[in-house]
Amino acid sequence: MINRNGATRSVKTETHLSDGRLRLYRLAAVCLGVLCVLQVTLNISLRLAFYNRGNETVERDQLQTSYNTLTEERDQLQTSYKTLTEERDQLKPIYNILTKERDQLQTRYNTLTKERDQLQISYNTLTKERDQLQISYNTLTKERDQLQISYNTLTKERDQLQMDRDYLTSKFSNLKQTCPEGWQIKLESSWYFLSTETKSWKESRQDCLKRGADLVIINSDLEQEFLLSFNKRAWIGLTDSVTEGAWKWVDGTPLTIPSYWYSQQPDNGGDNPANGEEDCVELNTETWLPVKAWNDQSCLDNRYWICEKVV
Ligand SMILES: [Ca+2]
Ligand SMILES: [Ca+2]
Ligand SMILES: [Ca+2]
Repeated sequence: MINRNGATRSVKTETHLSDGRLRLYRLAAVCLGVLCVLQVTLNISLRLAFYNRGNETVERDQLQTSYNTLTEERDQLQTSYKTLTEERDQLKPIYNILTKERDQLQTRYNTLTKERDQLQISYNTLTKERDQLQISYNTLTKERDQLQISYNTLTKERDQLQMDRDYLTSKFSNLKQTCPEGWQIKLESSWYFLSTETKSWKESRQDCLKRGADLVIINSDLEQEFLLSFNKRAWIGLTDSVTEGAWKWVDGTPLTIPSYWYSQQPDNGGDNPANGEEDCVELNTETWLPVKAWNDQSCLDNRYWICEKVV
């Protein structure tokens, strides 16, 4: 029993020692674990610290580099600014000169614009005047051409008249020496005598017969106009005394064309008995205009007379 107790006591003591060691071991293990945790934490912290510190260094270096770059750019910009300022100062006078020149050119441009407008107006006016002158020129050209035609016609007529005049002058000069006093020469180789007194138609014809002639027979416009130039109321050799209305010349030929009766003649005295029978013809140039100047008149009235002698 006692051994047992002693043994028991010994066992109890050994158990008590084992528990202390276990606790010590546990404490050591705990401490070791804590130390490990602390080591890990420290490592992580250091790692983070170093990592952050490395990043800051990189950022600082980058910032330093950027700063340096910006500084260089600023210096370059400063230099450029100075250069540009100098160039601006140099360009300023040139700009002022160019501005003045621009203003002068603007003024000159305005002046030239006004002159151009005035010239345009002048040009338009001149164009109108030119057109009017062209129209006048065309009109004058037509008139000139017509005048040229008229001139040519008149020249031909003048030449023909000169030939006629030369012919008649030649013929007149040949006959002039035998021309009785009071006679005048005219066309168709006839002599004409205009009386200076008045007589009846029958007495007038007798005077012409005494002169170796007869009362005038009018054969043409030219002869009619020539006789009218005497400007006398004078008998001519035309009568209807044989048969009323049958007009005959003194050589017996009937009246044909041409005839030069005045308006409403012959009227054989009309309805006025005081006029009597009108059977003889006069040229009446005192009251009526040529060339229609024939009037039948009473043969007993006194008139000048015209004799014609055909050579
Ligand atoms: Ca005649
Ligand atoms: Ca009659
Ligand atoms: Ca009459």
